[in-house]
Amino acid sequence: MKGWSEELDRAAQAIAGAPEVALACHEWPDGDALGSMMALFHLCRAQGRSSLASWPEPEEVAPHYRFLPGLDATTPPARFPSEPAVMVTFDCGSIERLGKLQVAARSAHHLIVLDHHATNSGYGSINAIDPNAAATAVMVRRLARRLDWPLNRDAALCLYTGLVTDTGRFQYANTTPEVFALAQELAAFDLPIESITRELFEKSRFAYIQMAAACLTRMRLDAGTGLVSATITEEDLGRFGVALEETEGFIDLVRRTAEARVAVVARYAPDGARVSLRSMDGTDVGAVAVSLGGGGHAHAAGFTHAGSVEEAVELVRAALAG
Ligand SMILES: [Mn+2]
Repeated sequence: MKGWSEELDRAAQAIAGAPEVALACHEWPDGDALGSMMALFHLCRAQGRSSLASWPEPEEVAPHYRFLPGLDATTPPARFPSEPAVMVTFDCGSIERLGKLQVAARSAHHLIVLDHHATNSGYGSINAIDPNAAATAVMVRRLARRLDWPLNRDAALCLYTGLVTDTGRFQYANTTPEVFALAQELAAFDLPIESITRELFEKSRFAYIQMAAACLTRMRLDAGTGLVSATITEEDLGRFGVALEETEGFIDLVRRTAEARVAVVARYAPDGARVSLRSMDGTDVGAVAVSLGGGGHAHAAGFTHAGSVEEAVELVRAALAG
């Protein structure tokens, strides 16, 4: 695989010559996936470039990302072009995470992969993947510079969302001077930092907080492996009337445990348990996730298990013990 910088040059060339750009991010998109994709969507529009943005079904957006501008103008996956001339994927470490949009990705003339996951398989025809970038949003900013496309406020708001979520509010180890420099550039677009922060991190429905409390009382700490684990079952969601996409931040409560090295949360979903891993001591949870069919970063990763949430936790326990 070529270096990301050279690949970004090729990506800019492909996009500069394309009449239409089809954008897609991974299933159950997070702040970086949605933010980096919608940022390029806004930049294309500002250039008068035809563009569409999509992600796999279910097309739910977690409530804390619904303030992002442009989400009302996205395209359902069923109406995504089947053979796009230029398709770009964002924050998507493997082609499988595109769900049914995989078909379009495999038929695209140019498939540009913008990402920062070290575990990315490089499934594109152009792979701009920098594992040292704090967020895919950083890659989009670099791409815009190569295209000579100026930022605008909507794009800045979307990029900031990707940056602030993937750095854990500028607290994780990936918070480099480059991150602060980009944050400064973006904040200069008069972004409403306080309300963005509340939307993203500080606001949850009463029902979710009550459900989280109930789930936290069942949290388990395994002194031997240093694993703290918690589950959200189908019954928890039903009893409190909470939707899966509301529960994305639950891992951030569990990983606070001082005695733990690794935190795992397994959440019920119709297609299997959705498992999130966080490392607090340098344990490479990305490698654990890969061994269980998923991917991610060394400090934050995940996988899906076609079975119960309890089984999923046991798989992680066994992987860490072995
Ligand atoms: Mn990301």
